[in-house]
Amino acid sequence: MKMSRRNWFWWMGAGGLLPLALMGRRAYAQQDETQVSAPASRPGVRPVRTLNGRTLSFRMVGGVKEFHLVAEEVEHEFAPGSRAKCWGYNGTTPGPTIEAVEGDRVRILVTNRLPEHTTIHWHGILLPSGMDGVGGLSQPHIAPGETYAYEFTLRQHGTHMYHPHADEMLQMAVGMMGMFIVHPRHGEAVPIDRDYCFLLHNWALHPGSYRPDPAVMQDFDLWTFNSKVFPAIDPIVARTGERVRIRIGNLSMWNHPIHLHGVQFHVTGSDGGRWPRALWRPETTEIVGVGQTRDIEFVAVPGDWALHCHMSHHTMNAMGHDIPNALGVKQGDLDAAVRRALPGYMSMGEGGMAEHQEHTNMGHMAGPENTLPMMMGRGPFGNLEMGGMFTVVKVRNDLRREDYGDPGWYPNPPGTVARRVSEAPAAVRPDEPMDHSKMNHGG
Ligand SMILES: [Cu+2]
Repeated sequence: MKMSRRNWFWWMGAGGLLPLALMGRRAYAQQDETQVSAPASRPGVRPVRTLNGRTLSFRMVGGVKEFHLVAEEVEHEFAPGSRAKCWGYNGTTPGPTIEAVEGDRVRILVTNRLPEHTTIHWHGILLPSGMDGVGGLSQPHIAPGETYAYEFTLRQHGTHMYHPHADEMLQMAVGMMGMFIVHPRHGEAVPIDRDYCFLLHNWALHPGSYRPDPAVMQDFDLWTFNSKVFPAIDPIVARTGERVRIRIGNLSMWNHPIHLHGVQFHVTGSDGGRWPRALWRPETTEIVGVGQTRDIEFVAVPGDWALHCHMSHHTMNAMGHDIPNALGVKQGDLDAAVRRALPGYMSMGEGGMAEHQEHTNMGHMAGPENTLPMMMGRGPFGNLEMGGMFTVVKVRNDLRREDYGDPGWYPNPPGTVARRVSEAPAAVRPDEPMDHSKMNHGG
C-alpha cells in the first residue's frame, strides 16, 4: 500500500513513536480512507457492506493484521431530528465492522477513552481463554487511557460480533457493539454477489432527553438497524438475479422476527459459519434471538420489498405505551376542552392511528424536543407509517455491479399495482358463507 504523508503520521503514531494519546479522531478517519481491507482482493470472497457503516481498516505488521478500536463517547444521529450522546468505537455506533479471513492472525488494539473501564469480548470467536475479553475473568479491565492488545488466529468463518464485557448492561445500552465478519479461507462454494450486515438494537432515549437510559428493560423508544431508524436506514440494493446475503446480529434486549417480502430466503448461516446446504431452510421470517446471528440468502427479484422486524411496535419510533385506547371512542369536542388547559393537546386514534403521520407531517403536532414522530417515511403512493426496524430491499434489472446507490422507487410494470375498483362501500358485496358441497375439487 502506498504511503502518503497523512498515513505516515498514522503509522508513526500506531508504531509507538508518538504517544497514542496525541492521535485525534482525524487520524482514524484518514486511516480508513487510505487503506482498503484485503478481503476484496481474494478470489471468491466479497467484502461485506455494513448498512449505514463501514469496515475497519488494518495494517500488516509482521504477518499479523493489526486493527485499532478506540472506545469513546460519540455524537450520534438516529435520524434527522433525533440525536444522542452515545458510546461507540472510532466515532460511531455501532463501531466499524472488523473483516478478516479464516486463518488470519489478527491483533486488535483497544484504546479506552471512556470515563470508566471497559473490555471487548469477541462474541462467537474461537480463541484462547485469556483473549475472551470478560473483565475480571479473562483479563484485567482496560482503565480509562489504557490500550490493550488482543491477538489470536481465526480458526473459523462466519458472522460474529464484538461488545464490552465490562459494565455490560450500561455500555451496550448506550451503543457499544460491532460486527466481526470472518470469510472462509477457500472462498464461498455458492458465490455471493452482495453481502450486507447490520446489528439489531434498542434504545431508551426518552422524549426530550439526549442520553440513552440503560435502566429500561422493555419499553424502548427506538429500535434500530445499525443504530439508525427508518427512514434513515440505507436501502439494501441489488440487481435482479444476484445472490444477496444479509447478515443480522442481535445485541438488543428483545428477539426480533425479521421478515422479508417478495422472496423465500434461505437461512444459511450464523456464528457457526455458513451451514452445510442440507441445513439451509426456506423461510420468510427468521427470529434473530438476543446474542444470535443469522445469515439469510436469496436470489433478488425486481421490486421494492419491505424488510422489517415483525413485532409491530418495533417498526415505530418513540411512542407512549400507557396511552388510553381511543379506538372507536367518540371524542367530540373533548380535544378543544382539554386544549384550554393543555395548549397543543391532540388526542388520537378514534378511527385508527394512521392519522398520526398526517398530523406530524403537517406540523400540527410539534412533539417533544429531540424526538421523532412515531410514524415516518413517504413512498411513491403515500405515507409509509413506519419507523424503527424497517428498510426497503430495492432490486432493479439495470443496476451496475458495483452500484449501491438508492435507485429511487420501483417503476411497477403496467397492470401490476393493486387498483381501486370502487369508491362506494355499498357497491361491493361482502362474501357469503360458502357451500363447500358445490366447490369444484377438480375431479
Ligand atoms: Cu423486533
